[in-house]
Amino acid sequence: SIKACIFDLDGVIVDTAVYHYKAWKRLANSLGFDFTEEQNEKLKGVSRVRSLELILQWGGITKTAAEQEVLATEKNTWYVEMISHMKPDEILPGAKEFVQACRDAGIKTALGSASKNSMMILEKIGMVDLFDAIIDGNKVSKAKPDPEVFLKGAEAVGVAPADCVVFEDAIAGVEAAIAGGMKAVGIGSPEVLTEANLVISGLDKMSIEKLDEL
Ligand code: B16
Ligand code: MG
Repeated sequence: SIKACIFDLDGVIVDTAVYHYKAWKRLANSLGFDFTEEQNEKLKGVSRVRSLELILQWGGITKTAAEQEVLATEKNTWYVEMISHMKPDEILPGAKEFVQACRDAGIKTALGSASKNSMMILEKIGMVDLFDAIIDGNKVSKAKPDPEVFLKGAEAVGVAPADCVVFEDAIAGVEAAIAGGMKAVGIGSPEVLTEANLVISGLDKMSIEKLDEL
């Protein structure tokens, strides 16, 4: 039976993709090209450095490693300014309730996010204390679909991977969960998240009972 639930942040607990989009678009425009919402979709769950590489590629621009670091920092400064205004009402429907329900049922909870800004977001929305472990972009060296972030989460709460379920909105995140020997619940559409054991539209559709059916 399931002993731990591991949650991705962006796309599962909150929708920070809109802020990432605005900041990346501003950066692309400053470099003289545009950045679309379709392109932004492809950056979900993708690390900051990799996202920049892809954006520069789409814009047909080459930058040195040092220049890329400056650009990534610039984007992050704009992004952090936006998320510094986040409020608890930006928590996605049912997310806080389901994480709390897990705790009430004696199931461990962990965060497994690529974002180096995870802690700030959790503080702004008032959910820091709902997680037994928080594994974010500062604690991992290998990006999803590598299972590192989720394996560290499982280890931190002392639960075997086979007894963990991961909640993810990105294809790479679902792949990471499966690669780590865990169950995966996709948040989004079944046509996209084909490898997930179950796909739901949001955590408002999840329940402790459904965990037993995975
Ligand atoms: P940061 P997740 C991911 O969060 C986002 O989906 C992705 O768009 C972002 O580039 C990445 O975090 C890194 O974020 O720049 O804040 O470190 O879905 O893994 O919670
Ligand atoms: Mg995500």
